[in-house]
Amino acid sequence: MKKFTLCAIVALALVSCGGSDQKANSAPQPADNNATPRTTTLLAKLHSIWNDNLTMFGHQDDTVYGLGEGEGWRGDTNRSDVKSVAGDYPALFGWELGHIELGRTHSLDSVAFDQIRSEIITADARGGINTISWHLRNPLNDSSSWDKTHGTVAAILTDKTIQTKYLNGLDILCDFFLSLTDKNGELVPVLFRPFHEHSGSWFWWGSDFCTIDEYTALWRLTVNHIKARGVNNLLYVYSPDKTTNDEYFERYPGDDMIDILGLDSYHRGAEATAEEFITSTIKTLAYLREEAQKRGKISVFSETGLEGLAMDSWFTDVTLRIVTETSPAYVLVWRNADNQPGHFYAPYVGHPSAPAFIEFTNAPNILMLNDIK
Ligand code: BMA
Repeated sequence: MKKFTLCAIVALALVSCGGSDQKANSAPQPADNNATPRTTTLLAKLHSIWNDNLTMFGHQDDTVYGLGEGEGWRGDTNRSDVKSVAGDYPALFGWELGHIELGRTHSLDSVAFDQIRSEIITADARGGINTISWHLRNPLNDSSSWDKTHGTVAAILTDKTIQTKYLNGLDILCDFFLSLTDKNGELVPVLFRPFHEHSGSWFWWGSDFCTIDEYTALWRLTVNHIKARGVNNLLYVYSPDKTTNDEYFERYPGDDMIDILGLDSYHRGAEATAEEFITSTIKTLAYLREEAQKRGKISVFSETGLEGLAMDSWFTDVTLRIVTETSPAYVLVWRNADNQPGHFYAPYVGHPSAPAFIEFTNAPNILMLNDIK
């Protein structure tokens, strides 16, 4: 075991490792007042990691497909590109539930929801943490998440037919959350990160396509419906794309809706743009840490990556620098697509960025699965 020792994780507890400053170290309460005991315990665990300035490594779709030694693989039990390279699984597993709202059997990335369910339960049983994104279709016209129709959010809020269609899809998602049971029959707690990157304008819920009030009302409608359905095993993550600090909270649904302050920010352009990326990301994540401290929340680096890892030292010279400076509770890199050449964010065996990645995972402040068990 590397670095993380959790002194006491107890439901509804004030957690303090060291006991010097009980108040500053108090574990926050979930935004959902009826959160299950396991959900409250998960928040306390995240808070303890965050408070100790440690950062879990996370990877999207880690155990369902990848690139092996450069060749796509899919569906091999227990396989993980991260584990193949670094000897351990990530501490945090990201999953994508887009198209579940259509009643389909497979996600938009062609993974069976039954498999995602069992991977979440397995990751939880191994001591890992799960986070869920949702690239849902546009309920107004059935186009993808990337549809740029103005007024979709307004239609969900005011047009009864569209609202019913949206909520029916949300019900299917709720059924999925309620099907995540551990070996004791308790619900597995997960982080839920809907309507992400809304500060940009590439999804139908993006800032050019709805007003501030409409965006926050969509969150309220969604969270209230989820709670009304008796789903109390979620921690809610807010994750704008790159923004200025002044604009970060512009579309924030409220401290009563959100547990975790995230940032999605990708590095584009490799070496030439590295310093600029590092500086701007540190600025935002440092601000999120301060705000999280004030609000009784936690800050995370909810999505990042350099597509295709064209900079061999990216994990040490870019990511490690950012997270060491700002200590988000986790950093998640995006998926290693088996069927889209060049669309990968974690190294595979033999990739020139593998040595730096191993060095990154061995850094004293970076937590892999075995470090958080
Ligand atoms: C995007 C890309 C897409 C994928 C989507 C949802 O960023 O990786 O290929 O469908 O995420 O996982």
